[in-house]
Amino acid sequence: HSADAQRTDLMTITRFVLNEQSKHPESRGDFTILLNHIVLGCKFVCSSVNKAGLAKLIGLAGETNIQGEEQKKLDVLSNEVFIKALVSSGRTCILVSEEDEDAIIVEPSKRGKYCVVFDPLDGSSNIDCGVSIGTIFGIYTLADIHEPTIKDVLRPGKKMVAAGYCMYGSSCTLVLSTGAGVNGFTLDPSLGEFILTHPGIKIPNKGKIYSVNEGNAKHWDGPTTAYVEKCKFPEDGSSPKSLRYIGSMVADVHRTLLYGGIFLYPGDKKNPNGKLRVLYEVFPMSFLVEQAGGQSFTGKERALDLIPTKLHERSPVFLGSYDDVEEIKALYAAEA
Ligand code: AHM
Ligand code: MG
Repeated sequence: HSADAQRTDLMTITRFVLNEQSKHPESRGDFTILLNHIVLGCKFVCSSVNKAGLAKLIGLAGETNIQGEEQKKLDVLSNEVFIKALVSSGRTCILVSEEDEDAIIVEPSKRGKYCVVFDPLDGSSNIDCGVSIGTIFGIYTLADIHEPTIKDVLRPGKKMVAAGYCMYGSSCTLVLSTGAGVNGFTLDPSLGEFILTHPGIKIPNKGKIYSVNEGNAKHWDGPTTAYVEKCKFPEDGSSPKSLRYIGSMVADVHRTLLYGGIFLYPGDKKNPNGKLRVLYEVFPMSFLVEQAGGQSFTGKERALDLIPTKLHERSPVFLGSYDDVEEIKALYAAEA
């Protein structure tokens, strides 16, 4: 029973999801199969991201790669990997990827009931300097059996049945919610398995960090400007918040989930809808944050209530600790 005894009873992500499913007698294991394919995609991308750093260094040292051919860009490669993994699961019917203009309708012989929206490699501008990047995904189900159309994914985020992300950082961490809390799993590279390392993630009610691209401050609206000013010069006697901004949503949201605080990508005069995409960035992250006890707001409404009208729609987002988001909501309410 000693604390440092080597653990021999490992809760892998598959075992965890199977356990969850056994609570639902009607379940036939389809979700486990789908998730296993997503996990495979994450492991592949993790390995490619790690190797990319190496390939680059070797390239810089003046050697060409063995075939002498140009390496496929990582975001393109990741997109292919996920599409192939999702289609071959036999459990999906429609896929929406940040990398593809149109939705992918899965061929009839390979169809299942799940609709998956994803950003295969978010934050890809960070690759070349070795900063954390990630994959984000959200999952809907078809309400009944019919020919899938984009209407099946143009639904509010609260209708998702699961959401998650995988962060390719100093370790590879997969954070998942199937609507009953949030759990984090870390890849043990020697086993090739994601092991439960962060059970029941709860976001602190209030945090000491704000996270925003302050270089856009010139174009912000009143409530966002007032909020960030309050973070720096609080008037209630509390200490100013620290600023942390990686510029990689997965990493910024991951820190927010674990340490608390607020992450903002507001709209501004130049981009009234901000930058982040509703379906595969704002929704999955908002789903996770709510499941961890936090909130996510668009400046107008609860983010998960939003009904997207097109696949690559953008929305402002303010997400994180419950009390911190409450403050920004009050500022927007006062303006309205
Ligand atoms: P991408 O999908 O083109 O990678 O852009 C999304 C990324 C997010 O990861 C991050 O939160 C945001 O862009 C950062 O944007 P900015 O550089 O404007 O601060
Ligand atoms: Mg993205």
